Amino acid sequence: MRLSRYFLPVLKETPAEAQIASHRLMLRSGMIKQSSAGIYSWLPLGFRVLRRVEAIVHEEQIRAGHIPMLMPTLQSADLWRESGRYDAYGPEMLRVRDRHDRDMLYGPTNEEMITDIFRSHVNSYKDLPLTLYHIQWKFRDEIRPRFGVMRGREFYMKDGYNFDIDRDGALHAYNRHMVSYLRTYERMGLQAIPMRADSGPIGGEDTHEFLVLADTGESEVFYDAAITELRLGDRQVNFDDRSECAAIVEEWTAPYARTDETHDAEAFARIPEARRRKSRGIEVGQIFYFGTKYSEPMGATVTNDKGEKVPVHMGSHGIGVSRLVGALIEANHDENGIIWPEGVTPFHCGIVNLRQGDGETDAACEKLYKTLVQKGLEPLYDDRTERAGAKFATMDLIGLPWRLTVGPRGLAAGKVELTCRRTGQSEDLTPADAVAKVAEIYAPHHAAAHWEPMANRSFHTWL
Ligand code: 5CA
Repeated sequence: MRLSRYFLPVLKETPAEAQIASHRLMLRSGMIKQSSAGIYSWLPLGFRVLRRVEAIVHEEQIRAGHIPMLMPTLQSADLWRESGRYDAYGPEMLRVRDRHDRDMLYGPTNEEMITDIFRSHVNSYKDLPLTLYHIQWKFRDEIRPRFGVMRGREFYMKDGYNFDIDRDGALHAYNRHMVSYLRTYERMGLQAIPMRADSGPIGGEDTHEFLVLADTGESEVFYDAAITELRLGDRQVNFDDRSECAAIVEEWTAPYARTDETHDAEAFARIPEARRRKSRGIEVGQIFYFGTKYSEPMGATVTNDKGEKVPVHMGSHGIGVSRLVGALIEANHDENGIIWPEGVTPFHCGIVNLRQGDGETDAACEKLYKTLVQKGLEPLYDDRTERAGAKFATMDLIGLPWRLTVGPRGLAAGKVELTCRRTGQSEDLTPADAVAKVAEIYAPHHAAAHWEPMANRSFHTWL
């Protein structure tokens, strides 16, 4: 992409309404524009990040064996009357009436709809286990939408639902989700800690929230510092292996980590004092096991191997895809702007032309641009006739992790400058070496995206 042809409406002024860094930076860098309270348009730069986050979520869901689909945003009230949640959900639910006076609602979540799909088509234990998910816009009429996309009214969420024959099967689904969520956040360069939480209106006995530590987080959290040392890294997980998933869950749930809703002061006091942490966190996901809470009232049953009809055991699992964009910025910024982790950056690197209009410099930038594209990378080339300082400020604000700076002085020595946004460190390299280095930096991210089996590739080639 060439900046001269792009739509990047950066703001010079810091918007007064934004109270936290991510909200300020998303507005300033032209990623979003508020349309009404808690409802945002995703401008091209923001849309790119949203898509990158979404792609990682899809890839990791598919890797864990979960099946993508898409359900509508508008739902019929009748389904929610069956589960009893139409009245229970309260004013957070946006209710609408169509021209035939039918009660509809803009879905805040999809337990009822997926249970209806399941009961219409599945009758036998032989079709289990099954986990279906989608990534779709949700609406919750939050009393206090704030912090930009962090607590929106309309927000983009991945929600998945497992159907299992018994409690053990559903608990494996719970564990599998926890492991796949850990992978998902790690790939984005985020640490999200699973913490025992309260199940709220979704219901159920077992639930964990995933929290990104940040001073601006809305939840108060208590944890053992040991949990922040844990990494999945490049472990190859077999998601069908119950004991393997359970062992990873055990590893992450053994250290104390709870939100204020379930905090147990006595248990917390047993952690060695040096490791006791009280902090704040942003909830970027939550997993639930709720057994037969929906399947029983809605009649989602299958015949078991003895020929008996039994309600299926279910859980639901959510990731706040649009919230994650804000959380990523809360965890990765400095006074000059955003610092994207490589896994989610909107462009892989920036190219800054220090003397636009100079034949040789322009040609060198064009060549760099083309070579990067040939390597499968997406550069953003600042080809505007602006001062170098202004170009650097824009690059720092929008936070591309790597910047290639091209000017006549460097070119005379056969070099361009490669700068790391996070450390500020630069090195002079030949254009060929610079391209090779950027390609090498992104190689693990591309490898993670193009995983086996090939059979699933067709789905995410569009991503
Ligand atoms: N049905 C379950 C699992 S799919 C469910 O709805 N879970 S949830 O309520 O915890 O939502 C899942 C995730 O969506 C949350 O962890 C959070 O990251 C995100 N989320 C929830 N409300 C909002 C909101 N108002 N704005 C932005 N993201 C939100």
